[in-house]
Amino acid sequence: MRLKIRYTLMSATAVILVINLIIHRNASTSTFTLLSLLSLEGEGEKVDLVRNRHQGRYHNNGTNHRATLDLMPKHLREIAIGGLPVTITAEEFRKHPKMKTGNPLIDTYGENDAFLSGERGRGVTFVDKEKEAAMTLQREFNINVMASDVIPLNRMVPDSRLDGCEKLTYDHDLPTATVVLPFYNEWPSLLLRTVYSLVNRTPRHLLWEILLIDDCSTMAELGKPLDQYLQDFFPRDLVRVLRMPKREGLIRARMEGWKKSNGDVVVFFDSHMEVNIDWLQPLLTEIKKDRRTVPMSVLDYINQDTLEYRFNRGYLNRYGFDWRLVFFETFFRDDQIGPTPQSPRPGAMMVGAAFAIDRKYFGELGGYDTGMKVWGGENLEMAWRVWLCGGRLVHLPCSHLGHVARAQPYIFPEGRRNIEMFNYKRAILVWMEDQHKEFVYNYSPEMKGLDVGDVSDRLALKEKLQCRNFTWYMDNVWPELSVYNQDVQAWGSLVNKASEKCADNHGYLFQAPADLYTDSCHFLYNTQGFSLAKSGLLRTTLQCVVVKEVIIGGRPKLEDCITGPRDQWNHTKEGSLVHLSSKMCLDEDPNGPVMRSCDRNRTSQHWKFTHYVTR
Ligand SMILES: [Mn+2]
Repeated sequence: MRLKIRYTLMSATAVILVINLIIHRNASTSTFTLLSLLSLEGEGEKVDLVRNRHQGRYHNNGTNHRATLDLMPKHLREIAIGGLPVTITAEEFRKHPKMKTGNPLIDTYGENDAFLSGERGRGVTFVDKEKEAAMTLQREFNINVMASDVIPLNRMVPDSRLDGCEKLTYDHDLPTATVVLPFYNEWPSLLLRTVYSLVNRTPRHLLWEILLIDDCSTMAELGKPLDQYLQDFFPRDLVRVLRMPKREGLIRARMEGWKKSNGDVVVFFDSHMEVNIDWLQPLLTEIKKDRRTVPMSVLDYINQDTLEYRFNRGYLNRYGFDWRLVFFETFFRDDQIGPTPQSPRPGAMMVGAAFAIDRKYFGELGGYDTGMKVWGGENLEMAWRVWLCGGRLVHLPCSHLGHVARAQPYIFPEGRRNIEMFNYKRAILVWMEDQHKEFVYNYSPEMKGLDVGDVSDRLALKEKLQCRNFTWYMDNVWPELSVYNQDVQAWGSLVNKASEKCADNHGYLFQAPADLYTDSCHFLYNTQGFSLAKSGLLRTTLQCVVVKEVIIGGRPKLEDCITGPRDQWNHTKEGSLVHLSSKMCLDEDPNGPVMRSCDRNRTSQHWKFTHYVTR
């Protein structure tokens, strides 16, 4: 059965996101995803309504809602070589692509009944009493774990890749990969579905091993029962668990996995993912061409409420950040699209997981900064370091990974915000020049005095690797983000003389045209930071002020500076801002900024920046 609720749900999400952008424009820890807005179009509703979750052939855990690791359905367990454990080794598994393992979830992959709950990437939703039980668990785990328990561990997912990817062929001879997958109290069936998807959808000869790094989970199922399950149902040494002796956080857990890995390449994973078709080969192909390339996959969204595998055909996410160090999704510029749409595209920023890196190169680059805590900020730091120290970060349109979009079940003992501040500060102390740091401190003044320990070894690394400076990164990799005081005539906040209000972008992060506002001045650059470039562009954090409707009374807009119109402005001695091509002036009325015929006597046409450079 299918439910037709998607459009309502997604509209609600879009509205909430927009409201979030408006109301919580000062929220520093939010991640803004453009896909939530785009999901209004898509592949159509795909949710199975489950009335009795025990009727499915693949239900995982009997009557107990806390999943045990008795995840193999009984009748399949009996088929599995007479109840004996899988005995082939990882080496045999890699050498013989057709060899049976004895585990039906591997040996019969692709042959599941298409109508099993949640098969083919469909979602699952419960009714009646089960719905209540599912919601109770979901409140605890931030995800519908009961849905996860009824969905086949080896389900197929729809091919979400860009059109044309299916025609590409890859060398047989590629570097091998170790998947490093840290987890903390991950729901067992989510963790195992991640593993099954890797085993079933990765060419065997390329998958050297999967290292699960247990960061001191407290769920009993993730202890001995997990070891036993992996030993019984996977080729020997293909999937291993490393246990951290104490809670170290994601960053140090990843480092531990890297140290213990044996593949040519390390791929960092999350514990609630499902890989798509031929996900690994595009990444390895780029590393084979140049070991200093750090390729990233495209993330698809597994819905946390239903576990539906969602994607937008043709949509590719590019990541960026602003001076708050808020991470967001954005578009590629036309000049970043390679010779074919499937070619790698340069990346400015990365997510924590879903990237591959040559194992030795990762070491040469200095791994992660293990002075950072738990997680957060390591993705910024790694992206900067890769670019600044001779590497290259790319997005691969043909490598897709499904990821459950929810907060990590990680606990931040000192509070999430404090951990972020700590990690961000370590990153900016090493990489940013003073002028850039000031923009970060402008939004997070508490970061300025924060003691984050010694970063001298990271600075020594920067020296040793002869890394470029941050200005190079801003000029070449992330020119979308305004360095307010660089190559400008004036910068800071832009105050209207009549109303004494400041021009404001309402924290807008995307490239599509948006409105320009005026608000009470708070002088924080994040929303009230503007500059008049020497080139005449009137810029705010991520956009330029442009005039789209060239009429008296038209409202000026914000639009991407790089590929959008490059309107020029002249700032007169009297304080007018003259839009050069239309000869109109920026004015303000009760509804906000507006374009009018220039009148030097109207004080509402007089604007003043807080800093002037050339006059
Ligand atoms: Mn995650």
